[in-house]
Amino acid sequence: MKIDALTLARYQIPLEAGLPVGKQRIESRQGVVLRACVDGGEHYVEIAPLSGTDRDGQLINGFSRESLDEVIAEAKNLLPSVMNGTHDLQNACHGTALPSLAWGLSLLSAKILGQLPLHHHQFLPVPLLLPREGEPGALLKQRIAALPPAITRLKIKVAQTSMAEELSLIYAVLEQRPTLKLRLDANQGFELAEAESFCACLPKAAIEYVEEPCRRWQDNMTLFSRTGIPFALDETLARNPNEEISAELHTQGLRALVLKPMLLGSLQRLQNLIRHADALGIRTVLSSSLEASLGIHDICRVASWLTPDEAPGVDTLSAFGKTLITGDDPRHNLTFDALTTVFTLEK
Ligand code: OSB
Ligand code: MG
Repeated sequence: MKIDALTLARYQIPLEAGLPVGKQRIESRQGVVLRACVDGGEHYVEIAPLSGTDRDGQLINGFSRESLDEVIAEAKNLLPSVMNGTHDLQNACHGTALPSLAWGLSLLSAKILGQLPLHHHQFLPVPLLLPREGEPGALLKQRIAALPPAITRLKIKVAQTSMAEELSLIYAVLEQRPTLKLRLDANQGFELAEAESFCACLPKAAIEYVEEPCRRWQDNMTLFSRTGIPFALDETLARNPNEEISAELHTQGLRALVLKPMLLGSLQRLQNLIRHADALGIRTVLSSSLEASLGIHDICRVASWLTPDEAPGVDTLSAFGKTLITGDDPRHNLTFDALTTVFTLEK
């Protein structure tokens, strides 16, 4: 594979409603797009670490450790060797400790080599439902009634408002849609005792798992032994890159790994985690890190390839006012030429 040119360009897209990042909210998303020109064709990847500041100016906490500026500086250092032919993109991706950059470079390599399916499965969506503080029952009913009729699963954020409010939201959902299976996501928002009180009140048969119920992930096993509510890991995987998922964890209640590629690193690491989890009977669900449409589309393509039986968690696009590269409607699509070029490298 011979790359003729690489261009890195920045995007910023305002979000129509504050999108949740754990307990925080963001109102704009920034990242870069890397374009490779190869044999007359063009390949694009989105690199968007989930860091920066929230809508109150506080640092986004608990997701990417690297900043967008660090990604740009490292890309500037690493990519010339790819153009010189001394390194291929896969080598370059092993040469960085920044997960978002490693993800982008390995994905670009996979695209150039034609390893990704061009189209993705029509996965049944898994909509994301957020509790709203003090929401009147009638409005909540309307939101539940507006859920797509064909879905079988729903993800609900919890540990956001109050337990009473969130439990009544869960029961209200099941009253209108009794066959739905629920994935709850607490983003490590409960102390063990709180998680126990909450889980004790859950309609157990409807709960697939709770993502990151406890502030300390080791407490999730105790929670399972006391309540029988299984859990999934998400942030823990990104924060402890060497966390060994051992076979005992399945009997201790671990049912799924929620994999956010932008936080985890290379495609190879993602494949290794999926293989390891498969061998232990633990499900793997790919999930958005609030990428724009280019990145979300690629998560769906990678999911079609690596986790074809698990719909990815990608119901985060509706807040984006514009599509990135991928859109058909020119009024709402940011083309690569509309982005702010950071640098170009040519052979
Ligand atoms: O907690 O899983 C999360 C998006 C950005 C940051 C954190 C999270 C999310 C999502 C994505 O919930 C949607 C999904 O996983 O279904
Ligand atoms: Mg989560």
